[in-house]
Amino acid sequence: MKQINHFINGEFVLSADNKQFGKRSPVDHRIIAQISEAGKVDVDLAVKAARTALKGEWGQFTMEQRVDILYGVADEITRRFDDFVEAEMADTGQPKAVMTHAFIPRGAANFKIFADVIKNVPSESFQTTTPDGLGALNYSIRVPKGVIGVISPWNAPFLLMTWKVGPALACGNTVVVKPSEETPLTATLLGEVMNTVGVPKGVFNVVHGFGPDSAGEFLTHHSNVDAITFTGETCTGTAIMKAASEGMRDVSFELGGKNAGIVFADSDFDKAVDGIYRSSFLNSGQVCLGTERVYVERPIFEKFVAALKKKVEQVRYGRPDDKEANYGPLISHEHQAKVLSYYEKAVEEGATVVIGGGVPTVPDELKHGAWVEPTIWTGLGENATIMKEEIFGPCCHITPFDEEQQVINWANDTKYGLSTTIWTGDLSRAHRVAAKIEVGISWINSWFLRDLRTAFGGSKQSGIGREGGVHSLEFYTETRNICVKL
Ligand code: NAD
Ligand code: 6OD
Repeated sequence: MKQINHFINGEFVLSADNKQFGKRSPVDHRIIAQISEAGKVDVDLAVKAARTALKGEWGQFTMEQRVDILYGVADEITRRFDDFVEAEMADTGQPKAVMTHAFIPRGAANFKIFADVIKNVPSESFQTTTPDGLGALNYSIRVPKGVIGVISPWNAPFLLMTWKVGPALACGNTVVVKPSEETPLTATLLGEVMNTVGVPKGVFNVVHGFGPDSAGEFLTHHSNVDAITFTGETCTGTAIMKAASEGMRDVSFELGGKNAGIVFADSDFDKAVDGIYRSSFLNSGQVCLGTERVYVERPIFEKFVAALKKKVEQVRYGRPDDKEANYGPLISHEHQAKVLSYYEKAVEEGATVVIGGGVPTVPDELKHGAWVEPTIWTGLGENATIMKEEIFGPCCHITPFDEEQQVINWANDTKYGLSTTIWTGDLSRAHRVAAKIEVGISWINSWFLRDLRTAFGGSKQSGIGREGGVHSLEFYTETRNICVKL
C-alpha cells in the first residue's frame, strides 16, 4: 500500500502523532493509499519552514534565478508526465484523455507562464511637481506577500494547485499547500519535482488532511500565514474568510458556479451540441466552469434535446485507462449521495427526465465505485432547486427561450457568477449578450478555452479577486511606493 506523507522543509514526513486516513479509489472504492493527516504541530512545522525559507536563500534569489527554477519545474513535470497522469487518474478516476490533453499539461504550463509574466512585469512611475520646481519621482516596486496558504479542491487537483503555486513562487513567496483529502497524490509528486530541480528547502510544503478540525482549518487560522488562496465551495470560502479576518490576511477565492449555456437558433447546431455536451459532462460534470443550466432558443429546442440525449447515450463507463471507456465516476460516495439527492429533488419538483437520473449498471468489479448516470432534465421553472443550487455533477436542465433579454435575465438570476457559454452565428449578438452576463468569463462558440495570461475569477458569490497573468500579481505581491525628492 502506498504511503503518502507531508512534504515539509524538503522532506517527506509522517504526522507527529502518526495519524492517517485511507484514500479510496472513486472507481471501485478500494483503499489505494494511506495518507498522513496533519495536526496543528505538523502545520506549524510547515509554516515555520516556509517562513525560514523566505528569510533565507530563497529570499535572496534574483527574479532571473526564480524564473530558471520554475522553467526547471515545468520541464521536470513534463519529463515525469506519465507519473502525474497515473497519479491523477488514481485519485480522480477520470479518463486518461482528460489528464493527458488538459489537466497535466496545463499544470506544467502554470510554472512557465508565471515565470514569463514575472520577467515582463512593468513598474509604474510618476514625475511629481514640487513647489521648488525640482520635482520628485514616485515609483513602485513589488515585493512578495510572504507565506501563502494554498487550499485546493479535488476536481482538477494538479491544475488548480499549480495555478496557485506557480504565481506564488514566481513572485518570490513560499507556500504551504493543503490539497483536497480526496486527491493527495500529485501534490506529493510535485514535492519530488521541487527537490529534483533544487528548489530550496521550505519554499514548497504540503500538509495533508481534511478541512474542519484538520489541516485546512489549522493552516487558515495560522497567524504566520500571510495570505490564503482558496478554490472550492462557496460555503467553505465563508469559513476561510472568517479565519483570514484574524490578522487581516488577504484572500483570493475561486468558488462555486451555476453556469448558463445559451444556444441561439442561428448557431452551428452540431458544434453547439458538442460544446454543451463537453461543458455539462466533462470530468463527470465536476468542473466549476461546467454548464448546469442550458437555454435553447425555441425553434431548435426539441431537436437540441434529442441530439444531446443521443450523445449521452454514447457514454461508456470504465476505468481511466480502459480505451473503450469515456466516462468516469464521481470523486466519492459522499459526493455521489449529494448528486443523487438532487436527481431525486428534480423529479419531486416535476422535472421530465430525458435521460439518466440514477446509478448506472457497471461491471461487477466497478459496482462499489461512485457512479452516477449523466442526466438531462426539462420542464422545470427558474425557481426549482436544481436551477438554483450548484450540483457539481454530470447533469443539466434544458429550458426553451424566445427572447434575447429573457435569456439574459434568466442567466443572471443566480447568486453565482462564474462563467457562461454562448452559441450563435451572429457575432454582434454574441458580444452584446456576453457583455451583459454577470460572470467572470464568457465563452463565445467555445468552452474551457482560456489563455492562462487572462484574468480568471468569479463575480457575485463565485469568488473574490482575479488570478491569471499579471492579474495574479495583485494577490501574490504587495506594491511599495518609493518617493525620491529630486
Ligand atoms: P471544498 O470547499 O469542499 O474543499 C476545497 C478544499 O477546502 C479542500 O482541500 C478541503 O479539504 C478544504 N476545506 C474544507 N473545509 C475547510 C475549512 N473549514 N477550512 C479550511 N479548508 C477547508 O470544495 P471541493 O468539494 O473540494 O471542490 C468542489 C467545489 O469547488 C465546487 O463548489 C466547485 O465549483 C469549486 N471550484 C471552483 C473553481 C473556480 O475556479 N471557481 C474551480 C474548481 C472548483
Ligand atoms: O482556466 C483554468 O485553467 C482554470 N482555472 C480552470 C478551472 C477549472 C475548474 O474546475
